[in-house]
Amino acid sequence: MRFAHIIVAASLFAAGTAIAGPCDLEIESTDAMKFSKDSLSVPASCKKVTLKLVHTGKLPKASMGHNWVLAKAADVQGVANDGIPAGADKGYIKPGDARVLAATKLIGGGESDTISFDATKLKVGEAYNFFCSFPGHIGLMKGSFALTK
Ligand SMILES: [Cu+2]
Repeated sequence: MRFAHIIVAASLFAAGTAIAGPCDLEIESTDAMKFSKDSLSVPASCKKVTLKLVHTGKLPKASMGHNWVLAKAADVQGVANDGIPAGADKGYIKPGDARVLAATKLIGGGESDTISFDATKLKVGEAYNFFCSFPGHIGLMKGSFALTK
């Protein structure tokens, strides 16, 4: 299992993905409502994780906005449901939602956002998901996130 993770990481790197270090992540999102990766992981030794979300499309935030939201897999649907009534101004995240472990702002085509978050509260073996909380996007824009030993 651990070996498989290493192979995945190595192949992503070989594909030219801009990974500055093991605790620095980058993921793209598109006008086709897709993330460029289905899974992300960082070593458990990371105290702080930096994530850059890039929107490589051209469509505006109002029609094809994307964000990157991290939560426990079990919490994701609830976070998504509660985010919709929060509206675009709040980035489709309920203010103060403690289930949200990290989130970028909502961005449109040509934009990017980089966040850093505390990884010391994340646990090895816990199933996390990242997703886009723009209404209707979670179906296509969701992936797994894990801490690896
Ligand atoms: Cu989206």
